Amino acid sequence: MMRAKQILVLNGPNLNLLGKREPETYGAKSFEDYFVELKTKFPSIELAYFQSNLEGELVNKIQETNWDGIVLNAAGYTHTSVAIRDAIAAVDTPVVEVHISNITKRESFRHESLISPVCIGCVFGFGLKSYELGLNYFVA
Ligand code: CA2
Repeated sequence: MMRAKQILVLNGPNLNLLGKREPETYGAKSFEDYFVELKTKFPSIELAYFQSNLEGELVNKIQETNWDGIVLNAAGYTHTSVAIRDAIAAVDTPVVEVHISNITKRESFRHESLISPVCIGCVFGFGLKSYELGLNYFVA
């Protein structure tokens, strides 16, 4: 029997505040609660979750060689981090970039993503559903 794909959902800085602050922009649900739902929606893949506010910890996770794919919301680092971009470019793991909000409708500094060019694809603007749409790439 084929082993289930191991997919990492990786969240960057401040996403630990989901459900606690700014519900008008990011919704009222915590990511931990949403992750329980995600696991029931994707029974055919093995999902892991990691969140960090630290750039280097995100780089370390991306460098791990055990993942068949990563769904990454790099949050604020999306727009600033050469280190995260370099890490994605350096590994063979396919990375799907996701965002809860539509970054192109927001402040101009959010319009540029340093990581989009090294990701397989990008999904943004669908609230937490962006993660599901991103994960679909790995089950299709
Ligand atoms: O829309 C997204 O998913 C973002 O990646 C969220 C980042 C932002 O810097 C990106 O431009 C777009 C911000 C994450 C902050 O998350 C919070 C959640 C709840 C309360 C406060 C912040």
